[in-house]
Amino acid sequence: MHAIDVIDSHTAGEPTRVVVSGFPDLGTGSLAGRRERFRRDHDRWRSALACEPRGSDTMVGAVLLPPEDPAACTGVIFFNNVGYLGMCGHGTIGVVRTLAELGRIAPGRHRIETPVGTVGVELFDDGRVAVDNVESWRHLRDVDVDVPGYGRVRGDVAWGGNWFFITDQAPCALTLANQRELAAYTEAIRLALERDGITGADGEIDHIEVNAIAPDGSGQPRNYVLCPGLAYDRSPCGTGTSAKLACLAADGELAEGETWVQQGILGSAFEASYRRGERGVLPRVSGQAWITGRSTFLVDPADPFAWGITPETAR
Ligand code: PYC
Repeated sequence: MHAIDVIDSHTAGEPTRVVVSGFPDLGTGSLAGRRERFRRDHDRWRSALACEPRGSDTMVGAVLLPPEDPAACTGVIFFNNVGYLGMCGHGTIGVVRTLAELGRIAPGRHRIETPVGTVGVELFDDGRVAVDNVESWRHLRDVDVDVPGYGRVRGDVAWGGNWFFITDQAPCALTLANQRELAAYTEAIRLALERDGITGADGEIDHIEVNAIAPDGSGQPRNYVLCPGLAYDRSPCGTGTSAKLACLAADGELAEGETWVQQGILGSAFEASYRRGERGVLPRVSGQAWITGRSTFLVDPADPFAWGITPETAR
């Protein structure tokens, strides 16, 4: 039996599972290199933690690793039920909250290494966390894609630590009750982008973000974000909010330092702002995470689904 200790939290509704112990040694080197080693040699640990029966399509896992830069408080690799993420905004907020729970950090500023760069974080006394995300920028503006069943959809392609297609064309109100319709729409967009070979600068667009004004009378912007593996982000998506800031800045619709309150599909919100970067913007995204549990998972080699339910383990 393998035993894996984790701490679960949610950030604005989106879960993060931080692995505390019981994980294989991923060696040394860059976080990007260690993520490749994780993918190549230890992928079943990802499915054991993020897939059913222990996880779900919305679970984001986070493995804490020694950083290369001693000034960083930790390194982290994020993963989900289908693969690996570059950065994860809600997940970083969950990691910071978890490190505080473990007594490994105190309120103040810290640095965290990820496979796509080092991010700054600030833990406040009231438990709120700000993430100074990697530089975010718009790659393509006003891309038209013909989406079967929906017609022409126009959007921007932007980087916020993951690749996003961002559109203001919503097929219905952005409410949880319309989740299935929004999932079908965003998945149809993703497939159409794939069909047409439209990608980010260095990788596939695996997040689709629909924006509209929240139907709750607040006048705030709300998004629906489709993540890899067909899950939707319960939070406003930290990397998606960063990509959106990059587009707003490029269009001159949000000034440097101005606050942008971004709701997600549950109506929970992140606050965001940016400073100008060399290529795009340096986003700061703030939110709060809540600890939901501490668990020891057991992996019994005799269990046919010990390493998670996946196309490989199902008959
Ligand atoms: O908050 O960046 C984010 C995120 C990415 C996927 C799920 N959440």
